[in-house]
This record gives sequence, structure tokens and C-alpha cells, in this order.
Amino acid sequence: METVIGTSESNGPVKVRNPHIKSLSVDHLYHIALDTSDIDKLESIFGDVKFVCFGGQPSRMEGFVKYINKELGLDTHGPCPQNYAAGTDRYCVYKAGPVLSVSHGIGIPSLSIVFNEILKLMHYAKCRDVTFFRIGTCGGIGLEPGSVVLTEKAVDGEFSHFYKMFILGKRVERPAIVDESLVQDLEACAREDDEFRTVRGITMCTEDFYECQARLDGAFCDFNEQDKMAFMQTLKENNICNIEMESLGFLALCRHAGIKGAVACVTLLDRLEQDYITVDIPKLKKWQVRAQTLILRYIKKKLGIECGLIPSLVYPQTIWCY
Ligand code: R2B
Ligand code: URA
Repeated sequence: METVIGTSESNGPVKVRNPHIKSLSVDHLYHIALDTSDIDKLESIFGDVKFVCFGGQPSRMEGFVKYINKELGLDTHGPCPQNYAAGTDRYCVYKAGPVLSVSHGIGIPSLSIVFNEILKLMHYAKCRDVTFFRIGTCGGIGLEPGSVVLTEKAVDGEFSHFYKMFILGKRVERPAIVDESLVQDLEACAREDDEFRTVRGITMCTEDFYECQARLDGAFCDFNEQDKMAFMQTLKENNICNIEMESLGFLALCRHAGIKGAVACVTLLDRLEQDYITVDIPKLKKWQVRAQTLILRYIKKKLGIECGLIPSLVYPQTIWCY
């Protein structure tokens, strides 16, 4: 089994690990409703992307792109997010300067489809040194709701950090390796005076929201409160501090693609206390911005904005609405 430590070196050009791609006259990125019939156009629109931020919900990712636009000073002509995947309602794809904001739906299968197509898009657009983030929500274990968790290791329900899939009838395992220095850099983006805690920890990634996350309130349940609490205790003993549904696939895909990737999720509830998410909408919106804020600070640092550089000088090719 491979045990490779994550690296933080820049990735260079975005590559696809598929020799057959070259022979396609037009590649249809079906689920994001884009194709390669005009590759120059793809490059002119997306060629400056350096950060791809994935999150579950389209509306959240639209909100995120507006936030980035504002914070990077790109919206002086008024907020005008264009959904480049408007030809489909499967996913959304927005752009603000060097940042792409993409929805991935729920679970690894949904994430993996849009990941494949966005990776190809970045490749065709000749992007270089791109970092991927998943900015999401999760259930915390013994953490105050509204905390931000940076995944230092993702594991499945058996506590294995291998993402398993079946290809041509064979089981293939790909390790979900976190880029340690990226996690450290993100951790350094937390501030003492933040009104929320940022922690790093192990994330359990499940195939389901209910039974696999030990919930007693799904349509199916063959265990009781005691069993559930015993399992929560096991999670704690294994230093697992949050549960969600994409981190394992996301980190394994990033590593397989040679892309630096990290996962930052806000906890919506403490699973030691409850199963049902009771947070009201205004609070939920406020909490969701927390993980986004951390990523924004990282992006600003990388762009040198905190050093006083003007964004439009860093990214002269920024265009407001394509
Ligand atoms: C967190 O929240 C979603 C389930 O409600 C899922 O996408 C996840 O990982
Ligand atoms: N997302 C999950 O997958 N689980 C939770 O408990 C909350 C959000």
C-alpha cells in the first residue's frame, strides 16, 4: 500500500491522467454544460484560475463568489456572478478573478463527477499552480457548533484513509493524503479574535447522512441511543472530530490529480448532543461564512493583497462578467 506524505510544492500545469483525452475532437464536459469546441475561449475565461473552491449547495457557492468579488475588490461594477454551468441544473460554476466557485452536491459520487470535469476544464484552460478546497458543513464531535474544522486526515466508516472504487471489476484504493503544509497555512489564517474556534482533526467521511452517521432519526435504524453513544465514544477515542460526506473522495482525487487540496468545514451541531440540525437560517448563514473566511484569508495572503498589492495589478486580466 502506498504511504505518501503530502507535498506543498506548486503543482505546475494542471494535468489529466488520461491518454485518450488527446484524441477527442471535442470534449463535452457534460455535467457542467461546457465543451472544448473553442479552447481559446476557455483559456481566456478560465486561464487565470488559481483557486477552485467546491461546496455542496449552488446557492452557497453563488454567495461565496459574491463574497470573494467584494473582498478582492472585484465588484466595483456591481455584483454580477455568471453561472458558467447555466446550461444544466446539476452543478453551478462561478468565477471571481482567480477564484472558481463550484457546487458539488451531496456525497462522493456527485463530487467526483464535477471534480473530473473541472479538472479537465482547468487543464484545457492551461491553468497552473491551482489549489482546490472543499468548503463545507459537517457534524462536530464534542465541538461547539459553529466551529471550523480543518481536515488533517479523512477516513471512512472503518477508519481507513483509502478511497475505494471499482474499475473494470477490480477494487482500486486511492489514499486520501492531506497536504500538511496547506493545512498549516490555513490554520495560521485563524485569528485570536475570531468569534469561532478553528481546529484541525480527523474527519470521518460517510456514504449516508443517517445510518452511516449513527443517526437515530432516519427512516431506518437498527441500533439504539446507547449503541450510538458508544460509537461516538469510539470516534472520540480515534481523534475523529467531525463527520461529513465528501472529504475522503475529495482528498484522494486531489492527490491522484497532483493538486494541492484541503477541506474546511463548519460544524452545524454537536453529535454528542443531538442528531437533528436545529440552527436557524440567519445563524446558519453566519456560520457558513466562517470556513469561507478562512479560505478567503489564505487566498488574500497568496495574492499578496494583505501586503497592500492592488488586486487588479495582481490579476490584470480580471473581467467582471463574461
Ligand atoms: C455535509 O452536509 C451534507 C449533508 O447534509 C453533505 O454534503 C456533507 O458532507
Ligand atoms: N453534514 C453532515 O454530513 N453531517 C452532519 O451532521 C451535518 C452536516
